[in-house]
Amino acid sequence: MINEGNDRRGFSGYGHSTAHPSLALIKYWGKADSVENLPATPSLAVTLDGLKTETSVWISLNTGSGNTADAVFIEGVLQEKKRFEPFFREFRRLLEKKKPDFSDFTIKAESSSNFPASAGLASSSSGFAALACACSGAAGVELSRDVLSALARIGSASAARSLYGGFTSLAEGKRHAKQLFNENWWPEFRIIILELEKKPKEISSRKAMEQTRITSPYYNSWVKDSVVLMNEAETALGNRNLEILGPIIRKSYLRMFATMFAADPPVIYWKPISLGVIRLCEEMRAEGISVWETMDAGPQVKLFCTENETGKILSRLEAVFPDIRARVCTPGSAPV
Ligand code: 2P0
Repeated sequence: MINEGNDRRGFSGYGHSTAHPSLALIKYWGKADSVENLPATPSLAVTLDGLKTETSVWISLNTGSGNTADAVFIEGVLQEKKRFEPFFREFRRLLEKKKPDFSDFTIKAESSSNFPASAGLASSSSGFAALACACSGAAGVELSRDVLSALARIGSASAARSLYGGFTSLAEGKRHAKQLFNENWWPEFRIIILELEKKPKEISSRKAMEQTRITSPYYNSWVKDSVVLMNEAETALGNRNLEILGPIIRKSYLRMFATMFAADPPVIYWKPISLGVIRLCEEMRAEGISVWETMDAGPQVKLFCTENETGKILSRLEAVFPDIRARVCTPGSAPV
C-alpha cells in the first residue's frame, strides 16, 4: 500500500493499492445523509477474491506553476471531477491534521479492474477502497483501517466494507465498516459471479437510491425491515448455516428491488436473462441444490453456494446459458 519517496514522473509521492469488491448479502439501499454519504440501512457483505481493482496515485506538491487540478483515470478515461471531489476534500482534511506542512498538492490517480465498471459488479467499492489506500501511501501517512474505511465511504458507502477482508458489516448511519469474520471463517463458502452484460448501468446507484428514498411508498418499511434481516443474517453467518442464511439473502435483494420497482419513475435494473437465472436457481433448489442468488444495481446475478455444489451449478448454468461468463470466488482479503 505504501511506497514513499518514489520520484516517478517528477511527482513527490507515489502509492499503489489492490482492493477487492464488496458484495452485499444484506443490502445497503438508501442514505441517512447524502452529504456525508451515510447509509440508512445496515449491510452485510463478503469481500471477493478473484475480482480486483488496482490503483496508482501520484501526489505532487504545487509549486505555483502548472496544472493543479486533481485527475482520476479509470481504464485510461478521465473521470468527472464532481464524483471525486468530496473524497479528495476529506483526504486533504485528514492530512491537515497529520502533515500540516503538506497542504497544497495535486492528486493524480489511475485505476483499472479485471471486471467491468459500473455494471453492478461493485467496482466503486473496490475502486474507492484502493484509492483511499493508494492516497495514504502516496502521502506517506499511516491511517488506521477504520479511518481509511470512513474515507472510502465518502466516495461510495459499499467501499467502506472493501477495506476489510472476509465478511464485513456497515451499520446504518455509521462512518466506517467492520470485519465480522475473516476470510478463513467459512472455507467452503463460494460466490459465483455471473457476467450477463458488460454495459454500464443506465442509472447510477446513487441517483436510483435517492429516487427510491423520495418516491417509493415502501421505502420506510424497507429501512425498518433491513435491520431485522441483518440480525438474522449475522446469526446464520455465525453458524455457517447456508440453509438459513440463503433465504435471508434472497429476502434482502428482493425486498430492495420491490422498493425500487415501486419508485416513481420505477428503477428496473433487471434484464430478461437476470430473471432467467433467478428461475434456474429456483429449479436447482427444488432439486435439492443449495444455491442462493442476489443482484445489485445492474443486471448481473451472483450466486452463493458451497464448494461441493459448485460443479453441479456451473454445469446447469452452462447447459441453459452457454454464453454467460461465470467466475467462482472465495472470500477475499483486505486491500494491500
Ligand atoms: C450494496 N449497492 O450494499 C448495495 C446493494 C448496490 C445494491 O452499495 O451512492 O456505489 O456510492 O454510496 O455503494 C451500490 O451503491 O453507492 C451499493 P454510493 P454504492 O452493495
